Amino acid sequence: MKPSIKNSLLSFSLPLLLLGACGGGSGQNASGTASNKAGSAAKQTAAATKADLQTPNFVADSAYHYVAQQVAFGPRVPNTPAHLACADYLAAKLRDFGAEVIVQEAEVRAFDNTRLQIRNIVGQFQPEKSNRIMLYAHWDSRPFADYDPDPARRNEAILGANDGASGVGVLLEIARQLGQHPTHPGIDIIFFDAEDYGQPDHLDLPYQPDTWALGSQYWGKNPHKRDYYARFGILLDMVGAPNAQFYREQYSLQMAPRLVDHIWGIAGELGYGNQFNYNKGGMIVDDHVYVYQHRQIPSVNIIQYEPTSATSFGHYWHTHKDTMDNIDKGTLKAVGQTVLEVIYREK
Ligand code: AHN
Ligand code: ZN
Repeated sequence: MKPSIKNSLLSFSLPLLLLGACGGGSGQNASGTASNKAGSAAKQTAAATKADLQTPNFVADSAYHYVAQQVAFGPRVPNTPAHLACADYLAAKLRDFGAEVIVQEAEVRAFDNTRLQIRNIVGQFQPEKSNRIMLYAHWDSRPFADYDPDPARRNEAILGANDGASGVGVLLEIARQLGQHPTHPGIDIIFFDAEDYGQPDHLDLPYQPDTWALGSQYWGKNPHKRDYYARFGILLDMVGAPNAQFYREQYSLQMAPRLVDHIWGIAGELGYGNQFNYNKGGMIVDDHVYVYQHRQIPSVNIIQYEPTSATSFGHYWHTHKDTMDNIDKGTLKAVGQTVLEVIYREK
């Protein structure tokens, strides 16, 4: 009935619940009251002298354009020319916006043993700073349409306007802002590859763990910089559909409960309480799980959840309906402005 959730529960066995008690370090603004009280007076003064920054305006038209540009390449499936062309486009955009870019190339094995040539694309803003936050999304699109109503088209790759391109489009607009208005922490924008090459649901294959999020699994074991660490991460996945709702995803609640509440609180303050639903969502195996598993970076997944739909995502999910018709500027704006507000408040 809800295959993705079922798979998630089966495929994840880390003792995240134990770590929930530690709270998972989130931002100072999100979690810093205790450490401020305990910290030295000098430290408090230093923190207090850091000026509040004005949060820039997230331009939804611009994000929408970046989504459309990705979709125009066609499906971005590893080992295809469109995939390579889109990788070059994304790296060039990040460089244009002033990031120092590292493109990580690797070969990984898919569920069916296909060798995939993948690229994780990292845009570093203020790379000299050790105080860092990472924002990430997957940039590949799914090679299958498991839930397409037409069985004959289920082995065709999807366009992934929402599932893939939307998160990247929002992050490109954030990158554009970061190039013009620096934040206090350094920011890394990471586009992970091969998130959506997981074992298909329409073929009755025996269960295998860890077939999703191949790019972030590789990066987690081989980060772009030795011993890379960020105080926290935010993952954007399917952040552009009309009327999308973002529930509090349960792995995020386990690894970074205060950060979840901080983000949902800011969304409410900004007037996006209708999109950021405070109810608990699914337990979704996605890039954030591996970022935490391998690098211990507590992360929050902002992901569309629709408990009444058959898959618990949207009706378009993993179908050929995931086109630009499935992208809404209001949804991009709600997510983009919320994430901007979070990072510009960080000290
Ligand atoms: C699973 O279906 C196991 N996870 C959902 C992650 C995903 C797929 N996000 C986008 N497409
Ligand atoms: Zn997907």
